[in-house]
Amino acid sequence: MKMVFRWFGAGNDTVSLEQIRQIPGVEGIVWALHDVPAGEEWPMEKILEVKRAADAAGLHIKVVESVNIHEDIKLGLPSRDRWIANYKRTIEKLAQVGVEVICYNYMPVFDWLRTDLGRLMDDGSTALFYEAARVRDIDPAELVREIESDSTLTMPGWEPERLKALSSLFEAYRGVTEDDLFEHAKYFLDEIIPVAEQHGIRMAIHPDDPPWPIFGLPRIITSQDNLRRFLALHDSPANGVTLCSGSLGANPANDIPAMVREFADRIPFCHIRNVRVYDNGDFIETSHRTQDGTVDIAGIVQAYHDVGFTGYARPDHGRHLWAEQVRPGYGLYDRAMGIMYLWGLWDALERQRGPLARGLAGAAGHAEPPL
Ligand code: DNO
Ligand code: MN
Repeated sequence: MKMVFRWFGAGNDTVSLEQIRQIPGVEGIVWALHDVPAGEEWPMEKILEVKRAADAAGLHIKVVESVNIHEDIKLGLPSRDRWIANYKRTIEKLAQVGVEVICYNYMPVFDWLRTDLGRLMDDGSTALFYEAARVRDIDPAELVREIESDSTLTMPGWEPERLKALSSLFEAYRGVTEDDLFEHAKYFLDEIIPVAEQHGIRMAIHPDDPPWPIFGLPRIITSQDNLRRFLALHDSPANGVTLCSGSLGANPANDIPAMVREFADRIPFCHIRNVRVYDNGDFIETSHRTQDGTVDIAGIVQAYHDVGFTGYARPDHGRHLWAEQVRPGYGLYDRAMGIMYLWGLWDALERQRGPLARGLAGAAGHAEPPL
């Protein structure tokens, strides 16, 4: 397991590269060009800016999250070919700077969705919260009217450029079924996976969050069966999954350790986080500790260890602690503690196989005390 940490970029993230490199065992950042609209080709100059900053901090840039897909691709419109051509060129450029994994998602219109960005928990921390009834009861037409008339209803994870055309997007998805989404995914994968293979890149689809349809829009990256179907659309090691325990874990029917075992050789990257799911379908993001939520984090780490996982892992969303001012869901402290919990589980499992290599004294380059 190789540990990485999400960084939203200079001027766009309250967490600095210097802070990230102080978290034990973190070797690289998970990054993206967040100001490039979905579908556009990524400019090399901006890619190199991130590379230079990461190099200077001693962190690698091997994992990208996300290169977003244009809606026309998911909708299967004739214009998709233009966006796919851009996507291929971005893959080529990322390979040139040493990227190995590209995470992306396949959710129509919206990325992750919550109803409350700062739900107060019993211990005084705040976390992202999803109120099932609130999402279920919103009529899409009403939602569009509210958002387009600059309402107070703000839901996170929505890209501004997609929001602009919201009503026409809802219109475009009318009648698009799950089977259609699979068919359009196949067209996309048949085009890009050969390019990824040729350049040594592994594509890694992120599950839908939450893993069920919202506002009448279909969602397909939701379950073990659907992941199996997605991976079979184009059977190649380059067609992989970013197995996110928190996204899939919002549906308690999802057995995530079983997915780790089944898809092991198709998981180049994973997100590990916990959520607590309530009987009414609401859920809240908790600490990474197994006992704090309803996702079996210890069982998941055990499964990764059993299959000999050598891919990249990152903690996912974290609570906001100790009055930190950070972007919603991306608390530094909780994610750093999450990493230490994951290492704790991992090292205990390693220890069962034999003594752990011990750090400072033995490690190359650390024979002398720091100056
Ligand atoms: C949720 C997060 C997501 C994820 C994107 C991937 O679990 O990890 O925001 O980054 O959906 O494209
Ligand atoms: Mn995730």
